Amino acid sequence: MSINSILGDEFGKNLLSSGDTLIAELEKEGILIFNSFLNSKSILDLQNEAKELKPLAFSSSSEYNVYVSEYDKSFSDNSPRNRIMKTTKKCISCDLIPKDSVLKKIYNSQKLKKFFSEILNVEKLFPYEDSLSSININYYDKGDALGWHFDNSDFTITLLIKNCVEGGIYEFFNNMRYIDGKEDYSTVEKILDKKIEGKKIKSDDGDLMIFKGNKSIHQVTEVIKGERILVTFNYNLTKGVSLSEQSRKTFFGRIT
Ligand SMILES: O=C(O)CCC(=O)C(=O)O
Ligand SMILES: [Fe+2]
Repeated sequence: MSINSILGDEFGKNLLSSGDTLIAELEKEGILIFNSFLNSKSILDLQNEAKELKPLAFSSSSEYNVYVSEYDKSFSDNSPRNRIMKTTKKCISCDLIPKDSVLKKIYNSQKLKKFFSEILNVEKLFPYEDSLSSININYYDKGDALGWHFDNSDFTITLLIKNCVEGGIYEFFNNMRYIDGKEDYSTVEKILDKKIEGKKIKSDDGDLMIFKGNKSIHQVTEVIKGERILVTFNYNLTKGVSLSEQSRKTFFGRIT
């Protein structure tokens, strides 16, 4: 299937695999990478758009445990269950992205939504009910990083608009969260103590990634040089879902 045939001329290379192959690959590897999902003209347009929007971005610094859940007092502070991770980044919410942006065209495309839902093996995909959370542009400058975590949602779709020069690497451990149906704290501890290394993904401007971040712990290492700009396309499986007010406050600095 060709992305051009799905969306039109601004899209890059052909998708060589069929839907079934992609489903199997996502299931096995926990991640799908579409290199050069966008052609260089569209990437340049998006880089310029992101640059113009950046002064409006909200800077956040957040602390959480890898499960992004409440402190559990039956574990110690330094346990993998409670240990504090940190993320610093800047973020543009969906309402600030121009209506005619290629990002909105991608997000709202019926054909592309159908393509994503086929790969993800879900019925339908819906936007967030609130006006901030459906598409986000995330900026990681020197010193910014995304600490180890499991996502709340089963899957995440990202588009790398601009890669940094050094650092800012996506690293993950595939499908390791549960062992016999229970949280595998021991593996998380080894990861947080840097006793084992995950799979590192080498990505470039214009790459689209789909990953199952709910069962695969992941991080983005600190940006050492340059700037990393990454878009998340956030969908729900049902209509009318809003991101929690707490998360909106943390990442956008407001709830509406
Ligand atoms: O920046 C990335 O590549 C990953 C983003 C991510 O893990 C998230 O938004 O939950
Ligand atoms: Fe994540």
